[in-house]
Amino acid sequence: MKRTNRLTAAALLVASLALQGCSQRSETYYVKHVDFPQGATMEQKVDMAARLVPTPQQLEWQQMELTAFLHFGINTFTNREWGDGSEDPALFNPTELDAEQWVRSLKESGFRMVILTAKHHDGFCLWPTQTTKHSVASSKWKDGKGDVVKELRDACAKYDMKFGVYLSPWDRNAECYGDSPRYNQFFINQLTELLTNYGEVHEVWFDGACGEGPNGKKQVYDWDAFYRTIQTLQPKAVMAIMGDDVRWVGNEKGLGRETEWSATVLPPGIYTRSDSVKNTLGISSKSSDLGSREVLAKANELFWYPSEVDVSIRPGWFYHADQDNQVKSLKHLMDIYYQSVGYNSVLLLNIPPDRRGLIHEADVQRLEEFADYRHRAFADNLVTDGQTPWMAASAESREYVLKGTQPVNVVLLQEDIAKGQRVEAFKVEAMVDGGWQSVGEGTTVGYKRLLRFPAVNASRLRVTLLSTRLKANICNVAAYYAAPLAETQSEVQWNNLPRESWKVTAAQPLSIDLGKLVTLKAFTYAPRNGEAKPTMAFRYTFSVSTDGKQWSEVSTPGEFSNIMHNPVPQTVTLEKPVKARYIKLDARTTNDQTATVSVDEIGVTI
Ligand code: FUL
Repeated sequence: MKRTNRLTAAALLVASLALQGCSQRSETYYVKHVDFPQGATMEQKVDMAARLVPTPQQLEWQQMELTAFLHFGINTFTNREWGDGSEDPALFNPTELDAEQWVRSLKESGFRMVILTAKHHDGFCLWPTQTTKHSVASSKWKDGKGDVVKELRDACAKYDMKFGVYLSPWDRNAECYGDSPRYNQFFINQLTELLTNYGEVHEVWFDGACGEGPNGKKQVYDWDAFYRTIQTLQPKAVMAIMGDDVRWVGNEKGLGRETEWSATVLPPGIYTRSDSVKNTLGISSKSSDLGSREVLAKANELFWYPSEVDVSIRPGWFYHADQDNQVKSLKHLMDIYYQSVGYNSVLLLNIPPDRRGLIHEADVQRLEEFADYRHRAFADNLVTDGQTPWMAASAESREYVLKGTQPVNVVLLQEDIAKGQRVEAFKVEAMVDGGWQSVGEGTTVGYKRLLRFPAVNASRLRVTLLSTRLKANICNVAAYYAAPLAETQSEVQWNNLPRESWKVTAAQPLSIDLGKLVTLKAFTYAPRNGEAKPTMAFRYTFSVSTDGKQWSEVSTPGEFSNIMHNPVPQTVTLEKPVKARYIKLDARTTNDQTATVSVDEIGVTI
């Protein structure tokens, strides 16, 4: 794509102009993207990588640290994760929708932006769009006169919260989906409405999901045209995931990488060259190493493409009443925080409004606990002089005096990423009982790195940068004592009929004799170890029998929606309980092959 080259030239100019007025020695920076010259040596590549910097929007985005996702839509009312587009819009009928309640609660919990699923894969639009009847305008809510996007936008304006939109490219309702030019225009029209009628939009989130399968409709997206629409209408917005400003971390579990390079070899998926570059480098968005010297050696270009960790506070992305007792524990949320914000990423935490149109009490309470804990843990910085800028070459150390001898168990390090990401490895020692003791080591720092370790009583800290690219610019070193947290969430039970009495009567399709006649209310598919595998079940039929001969298919959604990205247990509640002694799950993979499901991945609720 030509635009990155255009952008680089312009951006480079901006970078040198910005420095002209300063007394600083003029430095070369590359904004957002850099091409390595042919035959570049490792030393040259490392030098250029160290000078790659974010755009002003990317920098501002990174500084937000905490952003919130709101998955809300027709699925909220059908109890599904992915709707199929055939849902009756009349089902959308929140009884007490209050966008101010959402924003207030999020603001008080430290979130700086909210992103709403203006349209999910089911195609149902939360604003009264001109492009389709499949929207709030056809719902009972406010007699079809409501506009969720507007209500949220107004609440954001009132509470000084940034605002973003999620618009699913995959649309299971639009009749023109698959007729590529027509759908692309339809999508641009939707995007245009959202980016024109609701004031400033700070993030546009396009996900890459598509569950159409080999025989489904094939849509070729015009990413270039989508990109131009955003650039024209909201030039300050960052474009995420299927976009080139913000990168998907690679999982939906809230797990960042310990080594996280914002200066990465991973090309954004919207570039036409992306697949071939990824193939040549042997990487994907899920690879553990996206920026080390090893991968730089093979790469021809580098992107400032920082990671965003998206995860839901509940098992599902949408609200399901039966998950009210599965809101992630404070300990789990703090682990996610350390592994996202503390691993050089932005955390995008999903809090799905319920059928009333409110953030449920259980989530509100957890958000409050999350905020309180962070305030307590990070209120008292024990380092006295940590903000003195430190330009450090490999092997340089600096000592920091603590406010007296104190218990310490977290150290915070920050690089001034406006001057690039440069730290490759560091270690931290603490002065304990008059001697230096190692408390931990790490690799990348980037915008922020939080290092946790067992508490020590220390009077000083010594930070050593073991390896850097050029000289690193450390702008903040802090230390804290964060009270340890215990896990309060017990494991979710998704099977209440002991498996000892079960017998597998056929492996394919998986057929099970439950050992006795039961009244079956629900069944669960729980991929082993919560891991996504290509052989896992996606589409299925579920049948029951009382004698193992006569089977009847039970009406269910027939799809373990989003299981490949979020492989948590999926419980399917039957429309009405059925008598069964035998159950059969006939399942296909996302590639429409026979899926492999084993008996320990199945649970029943009787
Ligand atoms: C995925 C979607 O398929 C999920 O439903 C959810 O919206 C998540 C954030 O992105 O790809």
